[in-house]
Amino acid sequence: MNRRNFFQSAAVTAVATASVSRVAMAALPEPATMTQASTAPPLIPPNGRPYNPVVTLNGWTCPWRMNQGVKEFHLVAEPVVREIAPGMKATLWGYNGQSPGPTIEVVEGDRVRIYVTNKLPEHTTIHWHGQRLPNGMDGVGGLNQPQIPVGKTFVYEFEARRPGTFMYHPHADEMTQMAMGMMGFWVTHPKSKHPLISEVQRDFCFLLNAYDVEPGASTPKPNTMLDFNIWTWNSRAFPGIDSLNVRLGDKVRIRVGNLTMTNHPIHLHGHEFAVTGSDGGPWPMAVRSPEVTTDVAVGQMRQLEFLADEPGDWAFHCHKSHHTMNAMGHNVPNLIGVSHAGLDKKIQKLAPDYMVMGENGMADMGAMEMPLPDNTLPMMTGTGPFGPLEMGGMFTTLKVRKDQKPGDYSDPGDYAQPAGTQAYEWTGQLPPTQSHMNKSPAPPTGKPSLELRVKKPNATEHQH
Ligand SMILES: [Cu+2]
Repeated sequence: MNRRNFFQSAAVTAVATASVSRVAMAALPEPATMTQASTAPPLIPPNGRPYNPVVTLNGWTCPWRMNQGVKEFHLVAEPVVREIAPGMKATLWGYNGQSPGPTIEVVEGDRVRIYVTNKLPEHTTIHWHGQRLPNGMDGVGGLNQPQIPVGKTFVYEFEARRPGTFMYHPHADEMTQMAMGMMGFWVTHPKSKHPLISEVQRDFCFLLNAYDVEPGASTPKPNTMLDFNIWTWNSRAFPGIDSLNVRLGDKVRIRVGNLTMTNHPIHLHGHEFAVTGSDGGPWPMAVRSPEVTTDVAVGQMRQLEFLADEPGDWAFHCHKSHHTMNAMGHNVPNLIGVSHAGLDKKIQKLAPDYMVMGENGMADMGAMEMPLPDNTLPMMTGTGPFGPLEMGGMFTTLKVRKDQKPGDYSDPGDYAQPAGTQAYEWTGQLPPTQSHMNKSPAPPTGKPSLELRVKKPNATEHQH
């Protein structure tokens, strides 16, 4: 018995037991599986209504089977190993070999049938976030349906009634299953020209997610409520997040959904974008305004659109600075300005790997090679053409190039800045420092003034 036959007979047995749809008694589509965490090229629709496909950042689109006019997908909920970034793999739960699961792309008006096979160690369901559908297809375990038992396959079927940006995730033991990485993107393309949905040359999508993985471990702690330490886009952390590579002059759409437990102000450098829609649908023109940062709250989705008309490598990141870092020990004391002279030598007698951090800020962290536990990412990492980037987590770049071919999503490498367009060092004379402090009134007598010690690089200590 080959793998295909084996899977079909096993799955058919499960469906016969769960019996949701008569049509489901026919053999199931073979589930597609992805083994890599790289960005797959867009899936050009081989049948059905045509559309301009999306590109899932460090992800892929689920292939479907057309069965008598119905688009059939097969999702398998299962434990997976996901590379968060080179040097760190996490044991997560996901769909079809990865976390997040594959993106589902359909067209407004499509009849969609999704087989969901549960290979997790506990029951699950799938909720189709944002969709108009019959109540019994909404996927809330206990409310809309019994949970899908271990080893069984259930069938969801509905019409994709409105075009837009959606996601899917379990609604069964939700805290654990989402903390373990179970989620996926869903895009319903408009069936014809839509007055509020513009045609774009590049259409990217990803989900914001977060994990709490103890340094050196690989399985997230599902009971963590707020104190996550790995901030990811599609379960990838910088420098593991692929760049968004576009051609100069492209209209670009980026679709973002937030399944973490906090909000993320998503910020793009070098361009202004408009928020053109959410999981509620396309936004009226009257509420759109130019922005460079937009907050994506928990459970929300946003579509950002802009004209990529500035060549370069532009940072694109969450603006919460602790979300552009990887795992660090918590409770690191603030040592900025504290002299450590001789201290590290003394502590190294007790703990040989001890290094002093933070005396002059944390930038040293980007370049230092401190011994890390296995399977742990440095807190600040990544290297650009001009040195360490000192980033992690929810950070990547938008690469705008005039010679990027239409339909080419490959990384064009570092931007070659035209001569004379980079910030440069001032090597002339510096003006003498004017002190305004001298003119301030003397402190009231009897109370000593607060005395602070200020340390400047390349200077002796001053007392003020
Ligand atoms: Cu954030």
